Amino acid sequence: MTEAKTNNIKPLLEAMWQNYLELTPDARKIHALFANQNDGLVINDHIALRTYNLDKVNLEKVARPFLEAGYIAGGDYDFPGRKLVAKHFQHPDDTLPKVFISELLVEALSENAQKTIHNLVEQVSDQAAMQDNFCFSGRPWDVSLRTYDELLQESEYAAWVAAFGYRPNHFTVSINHLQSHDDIHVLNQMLQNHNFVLNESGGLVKGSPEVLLEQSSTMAGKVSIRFSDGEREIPGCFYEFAKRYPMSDGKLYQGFVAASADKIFESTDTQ
Ligand code: OOG
Ligand code: NI
Repeated sequence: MTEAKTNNIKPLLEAMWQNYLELTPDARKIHALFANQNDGLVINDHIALRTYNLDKVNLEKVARPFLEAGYIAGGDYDFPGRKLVAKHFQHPDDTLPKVFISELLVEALSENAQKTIHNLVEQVSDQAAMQDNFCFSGRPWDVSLRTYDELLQESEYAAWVAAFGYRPNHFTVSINHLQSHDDIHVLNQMLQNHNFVLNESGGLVKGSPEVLLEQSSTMAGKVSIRFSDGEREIPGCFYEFAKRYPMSDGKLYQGFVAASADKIFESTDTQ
């Protein structure tokens, strides 16, 4: 790891944040609410990226700039029902957000969907993922609404990646760092009072103090996306809120909880 690479991570994260805000008007408003109540300071717990497990664009490729900036692999997670796996990465500088990267196990989909996804990824150059900005470079392929709808039948995740490509699908406010809020239930109520729509799958709060992590999220708002054969409003990106609890050594738990993450994935569902 070179010093220069470490110094690159803050501009990279800032560029990802700006890229994310373009698709997430709710996040801009909620961030402003918290910033007003917390001396302008809103710390991110983590950000999340999605991809397909095909060589040119797989999880390792997406993770590369973070590893080069000194991030280290933290945990592995399986979502057999969604045909996904994920890893999280964390940085020794704990003011930097963790990065949660998932990938779709393409070979587990139908022959048709496999062919469709291979056709998308074939359009990506071999060098694309070598660029540090790959993780917020948007959609590197042409895709039709017809293809989007076909993927949607099998996997909301597959269709989301086809439509949006490479960009953070959420940022996550660290409740532990807020002065204004300590209780995630109170925070959720405040957001609902402001008419933000939250993900209710499995209950508003995913997890518990017992599993050392509580999470909630907005439902992704719809954004107009251009496809090769037309335009449609589809769910884009969402905002998440996480509260971590101390382990027996007194340090805050830094991992994720698969059963909770499983529900958070639904924040971009079209149904
Ligand atoms: C990731 C969902 C899981 C978490 O914090 O557990 C997650 C995604 O929707 O891509 O963000
Ligand atoms: Ni998350």
